[in-house]
Amino acid sequence: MTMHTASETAVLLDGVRAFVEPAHVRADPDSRLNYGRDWTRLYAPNPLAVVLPGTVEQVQRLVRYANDHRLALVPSGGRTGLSGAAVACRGELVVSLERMSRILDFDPVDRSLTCQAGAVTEAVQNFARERGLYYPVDFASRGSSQIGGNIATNAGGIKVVRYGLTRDWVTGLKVVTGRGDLLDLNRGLIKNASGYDLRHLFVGSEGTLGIIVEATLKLTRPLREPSVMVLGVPDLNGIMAIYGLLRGKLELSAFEFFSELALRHVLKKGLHRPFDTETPYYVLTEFENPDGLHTDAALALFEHCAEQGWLVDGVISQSETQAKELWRLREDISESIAEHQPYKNDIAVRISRVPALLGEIDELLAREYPDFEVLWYGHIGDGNLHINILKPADLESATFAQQCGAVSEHLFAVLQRHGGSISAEHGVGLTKKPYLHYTRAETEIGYLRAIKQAFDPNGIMNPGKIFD
Ligand code: S2G
Ligand code: ZN
Repeated sequence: MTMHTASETAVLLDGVRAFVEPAHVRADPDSRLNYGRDWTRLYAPNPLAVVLPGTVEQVQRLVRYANDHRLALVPSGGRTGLSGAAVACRGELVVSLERMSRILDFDPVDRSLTCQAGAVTEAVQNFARERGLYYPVDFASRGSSQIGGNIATNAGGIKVVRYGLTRDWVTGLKVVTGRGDLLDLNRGLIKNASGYDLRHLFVGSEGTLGIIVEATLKLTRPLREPSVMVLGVPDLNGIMAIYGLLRGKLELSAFEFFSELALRHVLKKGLHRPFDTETPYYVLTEFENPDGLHTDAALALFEHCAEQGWLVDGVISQSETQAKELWRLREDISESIAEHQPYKNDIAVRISRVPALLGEIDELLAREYPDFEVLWYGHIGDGNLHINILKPADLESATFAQQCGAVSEHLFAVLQRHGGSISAEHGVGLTKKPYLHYTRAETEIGYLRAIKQAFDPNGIMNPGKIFD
């Protein structure tokens, strides 16, 4: 893809304005800045412009136009991503699905809804709740992330231990491929053994195969009166022992952890400690507890864990309000540390490997990052750890990123030995691209390229993301 001169840009954008209303073709600096980046701050946004189509037909015409003019496109949803997948820093045209945000259909018999890609996650969750159902993929950025972006990154979040990831809830997808073809994939069917399931190629594709324009999502019954427990854990070894015990006795919908250092950043924002004891780590777990039927069992399990020395204190929510307050201790971490421009690792291993991995990484990070503040938190019940290194105020960003990148090589070598992934849920984008080989074999990456070639032969779809 080439950068365009001012006159070439003017001609290109006039061509787009022939089929997208001029008000929705924006080249002003603010639009280019805001739509040209996600939550990462490592890359200078530099899109050619931003276009906001209102219909599937306009998306199709845009992709065909981009093929004719070899114009790179970056699909854009809520831009809450953390891997740079939605960053446009090389003169690409950003295609925002923001205007295509409607919920198009709901069927109570199928227990499913169909929405446009730009539908905000929380709006979909509320729509389901108002109809006595539940869309169970949930995370802190729910208020600004969009369903299309959730699908393009196979978003996970805080309920995966019971409900799985976005992939598990997508029963249909309408996509415009990088060739400009509109595909209507699986159409909401539960069973469909008619050949390769192309829907699943688009889940997690990060905009590199085409543009998701509509999704059919299945829904389920709501959680019945979930209770939340926060447990004070003296060391990493007890965490997965607690998980092993609780998951066999309670219907867990979440099993998260976070370190004391992470908690302190949240407390600075005005929240209160879950209990007086200060411990190196905390577990937050949620379980279905209709009419408090399982409270006694939970308390008995708490006592057993205490006898084993796996925990030293804890609290169980007595109300929905308190449950929400306890959840904020975990969910507010990301926002509370954003000002420190953290270098983020989002790694995953099979849960059987978590105890060994925790010990090896703890040693590695203490050795490699003696002077940096390292925060641990994440969805440990899925084997997913978020390790965030906070940038010292006096250290230049590029230097910090370079130092952390060097440590990542050691971290990912440990991860590779445990068969883990360098990206559990945030995607590869730009930030993890240099490390993809720690998780995907070169032969396998060759197949990814072959699939990309089939869907996007001119390489206009989000070029440079995931792999070159
Ligand atoms: C989390 C949110 C993004 C981050 O809190 O589970 O996925 O800051 C994260 O890592
Ligand atoms: Zn997460």
